[in-house]
Amino acid sequence: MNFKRKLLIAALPFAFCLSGTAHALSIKFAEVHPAGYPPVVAEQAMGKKLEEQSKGEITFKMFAGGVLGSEKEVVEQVQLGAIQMTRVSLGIVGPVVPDVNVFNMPFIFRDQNHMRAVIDGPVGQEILDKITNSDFNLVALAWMDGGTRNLYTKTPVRKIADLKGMKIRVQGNPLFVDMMNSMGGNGISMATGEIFSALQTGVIDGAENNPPTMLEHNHYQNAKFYTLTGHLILPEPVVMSKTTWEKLTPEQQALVQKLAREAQFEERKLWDEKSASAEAKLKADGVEFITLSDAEKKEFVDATAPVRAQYGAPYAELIKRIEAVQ
Ligand code: BDP
Repeated sequence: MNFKRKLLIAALPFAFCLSGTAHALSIKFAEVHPAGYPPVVAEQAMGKKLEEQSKGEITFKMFAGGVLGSEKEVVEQVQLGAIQMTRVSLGIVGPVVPDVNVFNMPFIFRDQNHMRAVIDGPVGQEILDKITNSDFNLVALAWMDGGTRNLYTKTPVRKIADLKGMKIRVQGNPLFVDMMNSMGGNGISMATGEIFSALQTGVIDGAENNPPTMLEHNHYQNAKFYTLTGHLILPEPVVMSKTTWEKLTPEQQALVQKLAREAQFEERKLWDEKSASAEAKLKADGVEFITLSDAEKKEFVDATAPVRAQYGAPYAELIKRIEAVQ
């Protein structure tokens, strides 16, 4: 065999492989929640459909349980294109894309159904577009439901005065620190993964979240009182790195967009089931659910009015449109 021919044969498998993978793309999806958690399940189903419907051009791998870092770290990695996709609480996006903070304001939504009606409609799309059109190299595709956030503490909060001076963990967004301080607590921001030990060692007196997170991240083990303030109802965008998005063909982009939107509605069903079962489990494990009267709840709403006034000032029109959604 002459030298040229040898070379050709050696190069063949490589050339073959190259043409076969011309549009191939692997997606690493980062999740702070553990396997089995509603968005994780919906995102995995999305990934499976993506692999099938892209005929293997796109591969998908879920990294659940925070193994790729905290949400803030992951967002940075997605901005760089080192991680291709994630779902992140809107709370974490606020400091990066301030326009989204309208949804992060306490008591902006009347209840979870109101939030769902808003995210399913034009305002929801506008907020996704704000993320996409910002300079932060992200494409926002769909919303996951993150339920309603309430307070959980080591000693009971039966009325707003009980919260006075308590150190309460909030997500890393100044809006939430201001919110907690306006309620009389002492807002301390830290990553999700640090909450468990901070509660255990007494670095904090409590935190605030929905029942599935309180259960699945084991926070209930060191905080047995759950006060139904309903102060935040945060939807959670699914985002892709713009660097990755731009590598996709228009057909692949349309497919990713369509499947992400499907996941939005699939997750919602899983969310409702999980919320109900988490509540039951928390109660069975000795967590006391504290219901507030309308007057007691109004105290939380009134206390946080300055936060809405401050952060909502540039968005008066948008807030009116949110309020008008039935
Ligand atoms: C959960 C969100 C998750 C946040 C977490 C938190 O689903 O994305 O990381 O709250 O407060 O409800 O850190």
